[in-house]
Amino acid sequence: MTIKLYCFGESGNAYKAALPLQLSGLDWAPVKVDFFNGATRTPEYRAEVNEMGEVPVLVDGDITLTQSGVIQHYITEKTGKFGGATPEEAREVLRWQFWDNHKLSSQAGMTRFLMNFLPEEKRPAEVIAFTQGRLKAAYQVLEAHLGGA
Ligand SMILES: N[C@@H](CCC(=O)N[C@@H](CS)C(=O)NCC(=O)O)C(=O)O
Repeated sequence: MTIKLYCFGESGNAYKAALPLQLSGLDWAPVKVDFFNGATRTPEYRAEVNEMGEVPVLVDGDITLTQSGVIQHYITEKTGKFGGATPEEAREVLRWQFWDNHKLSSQAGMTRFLMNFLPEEKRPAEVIAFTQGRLKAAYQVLEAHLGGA
């Protein structure tokens, strides 16, 4: 049965689910969510798709999962891919997934939204400068870890 992924093209969090789905070779198809017209904020979406009012949402038969990290974990469970070869490696993957959710993707999503998707006259310069600073600090941590700093 084809796995469904509720998503939209601009969503970095949905991309984090779509990429491993695609790379793993699983049979999946996107279900486009009209985020910019408020679809995730409707009572129907919250009742029927995701109480958290977010994408991505993965539906695999009877299983519905939200949170990109949980979806990534599920793809690993299902395919044996991307999760590390040993318990130590698996913990290291998990450690960086937690970090990403808290420090990188959350800041990146917020900053992109404020800078690009809000109408120009509503973009709060001071808030953008603050979130850019947080994002830059997160990228520095990642860069150092990857050996580039
Ligand atoms: N921690 C969540 C974040 C999901 C998230 O924030 N998704 C955004 C799109 S990139 C969203 O649907 N936001 C709706 C909202 O905040 O109203 C994950 O990793 O899946």
